[in-house]
Amino acid sequence: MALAPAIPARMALAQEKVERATRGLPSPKIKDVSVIATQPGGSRLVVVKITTDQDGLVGYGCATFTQRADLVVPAVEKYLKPFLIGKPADRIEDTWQSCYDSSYWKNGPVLNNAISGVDQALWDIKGRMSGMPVYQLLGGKCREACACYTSVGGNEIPQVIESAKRAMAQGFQYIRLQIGVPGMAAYGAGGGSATKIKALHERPVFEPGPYIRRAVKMLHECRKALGDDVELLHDIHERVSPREAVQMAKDVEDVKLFYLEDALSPEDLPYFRQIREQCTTALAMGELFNSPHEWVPLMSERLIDYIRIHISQAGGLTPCRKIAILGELFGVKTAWHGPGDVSPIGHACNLHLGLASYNFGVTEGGIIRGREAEVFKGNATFKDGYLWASDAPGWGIEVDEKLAKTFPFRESPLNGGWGDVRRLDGTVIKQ
Ligand code: GCO
Ligand code: MG
Repeated sequence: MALAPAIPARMALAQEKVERATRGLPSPKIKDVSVIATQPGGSRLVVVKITTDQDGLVGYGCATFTQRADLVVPAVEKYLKPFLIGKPADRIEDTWQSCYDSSYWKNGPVLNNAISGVDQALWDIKGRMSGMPVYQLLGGKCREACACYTSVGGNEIPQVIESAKRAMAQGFQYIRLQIGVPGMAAYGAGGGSATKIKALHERPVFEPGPYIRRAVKMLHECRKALGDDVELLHDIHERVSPREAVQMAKDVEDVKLFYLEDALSPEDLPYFRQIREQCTTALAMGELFNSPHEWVPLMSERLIDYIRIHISQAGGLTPCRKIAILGELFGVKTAWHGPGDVSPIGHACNLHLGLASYNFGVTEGGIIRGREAEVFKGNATFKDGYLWASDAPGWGIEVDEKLAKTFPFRESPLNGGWGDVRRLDGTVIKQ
């Protein structure tokens, strides 16, 4: 039975206003394009707001590129805003194509995020104009709700097993398992440890060998301890060499992972063929993708099982709904990237597209809590391992802009950018 969350009173009122305004009137025009840059929780979030010339008709879109958040703001305000003012707010495809082409050079993360903010805001507006949630505009639900995974990690295997058991008790049927090596920097394994590793430098250390051996052991032990009824995932985060990735995918074949993520970096895509030829481990890839040159060959040659694009990095819902359909035709399922550095609007976009795509695989995160949930109201609800979308029009989310302003980006030495991680001898690695 579908849960049908009631449309909140404030949204019903807004909807009535919009309906009155749009009845019999010509297409709404874009009156203003502004940016909400806020950090109510852990991550710097960038959200674009489009205001139309029709009373109360506005929309929001995710433009979050957290490591370079300050650069997305002028990309929207200085370039897209003057390009868009006065244009119709109801021509999403046309607007996307013209924004995409307006910089001549394209397919980079800053410009794609800026376009995504505009694109998702226009989908929100279209939903609000029609009184429908976005998943309805995409054809309607293929499923009642979307299963989501949670990530657990630690430096020791028993710790990972215990955290996974706790997540299972909360209803998660999909769990990503991460492990670190004491004294080394790890992806997704939580805080460091007191162990000090001797290296030829003072930066965080990562060595692929110890990580790989520990991760392979951890995944086998977790499968044994957690049983066969739970789906297990792991993210290599492109930290090992192509040959090591091929080996690791083979070594975990027996664990029957739901998928192994980012075994390779985008620079090493041709090695996916070698992994495919040597084992059946399911492969997920794509959170770093920005360009069709990356996803089209990989998907059409059936070299991966799950496409994991960060929707705003690819330019928004408009390109990603096409990517979802491309995947359906080539047997690739969706697992849109949904970490903490996707705004609640972006998470709503992941969910609505997941609901309406036949080839949905799994969704990441999307449970909005704490101060983020105070700023962004109307988020999905989590129950028994599933995310249930709000049925309110558009994304179903209202932004408390006044409150958002009280959470400006917090000072940090690199402005939200990442530092470097190095091997024992000082060689920098991809992280
Ligand atoms: C994931 C990702 C993220 C990224 C993060 C970078 O699979 O969830 O790898 O956690 O590291 O989004 O900012
Ligand atoms: Mg990842």
